[in-house]
Amino acid sequence: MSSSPLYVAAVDLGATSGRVILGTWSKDRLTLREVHRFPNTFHSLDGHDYWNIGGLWHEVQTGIKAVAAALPKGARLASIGVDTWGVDYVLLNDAGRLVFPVHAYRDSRTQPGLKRLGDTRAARDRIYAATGIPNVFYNTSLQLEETVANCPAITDLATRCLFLPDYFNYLLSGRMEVEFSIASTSQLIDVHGKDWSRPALDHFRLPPSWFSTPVAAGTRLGMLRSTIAGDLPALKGTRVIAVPGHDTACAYDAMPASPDGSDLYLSSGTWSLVGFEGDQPVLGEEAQAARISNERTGDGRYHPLTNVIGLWLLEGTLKDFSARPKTDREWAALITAAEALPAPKVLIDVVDPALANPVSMRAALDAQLKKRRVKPPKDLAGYVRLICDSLGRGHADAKRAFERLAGRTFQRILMVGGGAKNRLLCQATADAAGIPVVAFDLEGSAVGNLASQLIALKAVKSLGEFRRLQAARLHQRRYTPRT
Ligand code: LFR
Repeated sequence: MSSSPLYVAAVDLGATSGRVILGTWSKDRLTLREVHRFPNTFHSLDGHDYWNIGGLWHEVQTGIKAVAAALPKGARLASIGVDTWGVDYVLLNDAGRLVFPVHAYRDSRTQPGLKRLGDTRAARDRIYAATGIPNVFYNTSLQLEETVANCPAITDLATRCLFLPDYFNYLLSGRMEVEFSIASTSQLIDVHGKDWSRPALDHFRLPPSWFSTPVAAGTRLGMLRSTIAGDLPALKGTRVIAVPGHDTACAYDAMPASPDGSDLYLSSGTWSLVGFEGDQPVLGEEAQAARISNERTGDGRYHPLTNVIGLWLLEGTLKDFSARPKTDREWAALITAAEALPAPKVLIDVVDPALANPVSMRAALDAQLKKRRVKPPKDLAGYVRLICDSLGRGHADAKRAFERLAGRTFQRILMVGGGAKNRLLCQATADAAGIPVVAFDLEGSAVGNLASQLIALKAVKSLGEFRRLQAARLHQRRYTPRT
C-alpha cells in the first residue's frame, strides 16, 4: 500500500440534484471535497416526463474539469465512477446513438401496465418469484413494455439497453457494459442468479438481444476518453470504473455497519430506502405484500429493501408554500416549530399511489386526510410534523416486516442521506421502531462509489475493511426511542 495520497472521483446523480466529489485516500482515511453540485429535474412534454440527458452530461463534464482543477499541482486522478438513481435507461444502436428520448421514471405512461400486472395474480406472483422485485410503477420492465408496445419500430432501431450510469460510463470510456446492481432495479434480473430472467423478458415482450450479461461492480472499463481528458495532465491515465451504479447500493455500501448483520439501513432522501444486507433473498407472498424489493449489491449479494415514499412528500409540499426555508437556520427554525406541535393523531398512508407524482402534494395530502375526516394542518410546520411522523411509522413498518419475514432482530437503524440531518424524522423513526437510530453525517452514495474504486484499485482490501476504517472516524448522532 503506497503512502502517497490516491485521488478518485465520484459522479453521484440524484433525481433532484447531482454532485461530483473528489475523494482523497491517505493514511487509511477518506476525505471528500464536493467540487460541483447542480440541480436536476425532469420536464414534461405533451403529458410525458423526460430527463435532460444532454444537460446532465454537460454537468458531468464540468464536474470532471473541476476535479482536475482541485487536485494538488502535479497530482493525477486515478479513477472515476458514476452512480445514479435506479430504473431509468437509454436505448441505443451499435454506434452508441440514442434512438429514443430518455423518460423519467415518474412518467404516468406505466399506469395501465401496472394495473394489468397488479390485476393478474398468477403473472404478478410469477414475476415476483422470478425477479424478487414487486410491481411498482417505475420499474424498467413496465417502462420498456410500454415503449415496445406503443412504439414497435423501436425493436428495429435499438440494439442495446443501458441504465443511466452505464450510459455515462460509455460516454466516459467508450465501453458499453451493464453493471449488476443497477440492472437489479429493473425487475428483469433472475433473483437466484446473476443474469437476466428469461421469463421476465418474455412476459414484458422485450428483445433479449438488448441486454448483455451484467458485469460486477469494480470492473475496470478502460481509460477516460481523450476527448474528455483533453490535454489536462491531471486526467492522464484516469481509469473509468463501473462502481455499483445504483445510488442506493452505494449508500448501503457506505454504511459503517457492524459485521454481525444486526443493523437495519435507512438511506433517507427523496426516497426512504429501508433494508439490510444478506446472502439470501426474501421472497414469498408476504414479502410481496410488504413490497420487499430484492435489489442486489455490486457483487451479487442481496439488499432486501422497502421503498417508503420519503422526503419527496416534503419536497412536493414545500412547492406549495412561498415561505420555504432557504438557509440552514431557517430549516432549523421550521423543524423546531414542527417539534413543538402535538403529535398528529392520524398519520398519512405513505403507500397511497396518489402521492407518487401529484400536481400539488399539499392538495394530495389534504385529499387523503379529508377522506378520513381529518382536518389538514394549518401551516407548513404542521405538514412537516405530519410528514416526519408518517415516514417514521413507514420506516418502522418496514423494520417489522423484515424481522418477521427474514427472521432477524435489528438492534440499530443506521441512517444516511439528507434525512439524517432532520432530527424530527430521526426521532420519529426511533420512536416508532423502538430501537435507536444512529444518524451519520455522510454523503452515502458518493462514499460507496469511492469505496468501490479504492477496492478495485487495491488501495483497500475489502468493503468490510473500508467500513471498519470509516466507522471509527464518522460524526454520528444517536436518537433513543422515547416510548
Ligand atoms: C433512490 C432510488 C431508489 C429507487 C428510486 C427510483 O435515489 O435509486 O433506490 O427505487 O431512486 O429509481
